[in-house]
Amino acid sequence: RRKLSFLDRAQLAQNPVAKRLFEIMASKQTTLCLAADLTDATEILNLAEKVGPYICALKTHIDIVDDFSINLIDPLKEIANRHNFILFEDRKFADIGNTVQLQYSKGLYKISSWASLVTAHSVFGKGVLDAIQGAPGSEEKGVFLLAEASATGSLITDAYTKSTLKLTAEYPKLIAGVVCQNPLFLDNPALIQLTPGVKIAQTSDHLGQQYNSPESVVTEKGADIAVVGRGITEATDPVAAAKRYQTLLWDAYLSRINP
Ligand code: UP6
Repeated sequence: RRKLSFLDRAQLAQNPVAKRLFEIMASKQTTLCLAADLTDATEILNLAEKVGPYICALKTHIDIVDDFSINLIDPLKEIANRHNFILFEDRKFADIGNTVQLQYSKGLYKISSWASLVTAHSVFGKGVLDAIQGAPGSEEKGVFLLAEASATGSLITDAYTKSTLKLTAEYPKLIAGVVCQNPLFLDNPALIQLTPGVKIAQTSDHLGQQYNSPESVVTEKGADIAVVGRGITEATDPVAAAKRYQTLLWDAYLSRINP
């Protein structure tokens, strides 16, 4: 996985969204996923419009939006289509399958109707993945399973991480990749490693988040896609910051595949 180009890996991907993501990454030359953790709907749209050219995916926590209404979704989809990036809801599903299926497709957010990608915990086992797979709605969907966390004192053990990777292997068509902090599956180029906790010149926040630099997550930690939130949203110039992360990450990817 370390040495193969994203275009080569697009041919190997078994999940359709992972394939599309690899193609977007290659054509836009970006491995940056923006964590648009803003609580105002208009601010999310404005940010998506401005940084759209520099990202491959926009990750939301849709339940933090104070003024959420389903009317946010169409403009967000339109921006995503126009700038060619993927909508990704970081719901971190963790419950029995029936509940997950309802959370995925019903309620205020109707996640399955707009998010091509979602995250899930593996702690409840297969039911979560069966539920997402079996839910009506979007034809193209992909799941990122959480195998490690960026938080200090996370209770995830090595055994849990290993079992999560095993579960991944049982759903090759559904799983787009894995959320983790280390190069856990270098033997599987079909899957995408998504790594959050990325920031230039800061190593933590005051609530347990741990950061690595864009260069080190790609060259040392094995990240394919890096998730950046406050490094962009709290920058004085978010567009300049997004461009900077895009360049640093892309250069690190190039030096990884072609040292
Ligand atoms: N995230 C992590 N760590 C994980 C999994 N997910 O930080 O292990 C998510 C957070 C947030 C984003 O929920 O949306 O990635 C990181 O934001 P930040 O760059 O502002 O810290």
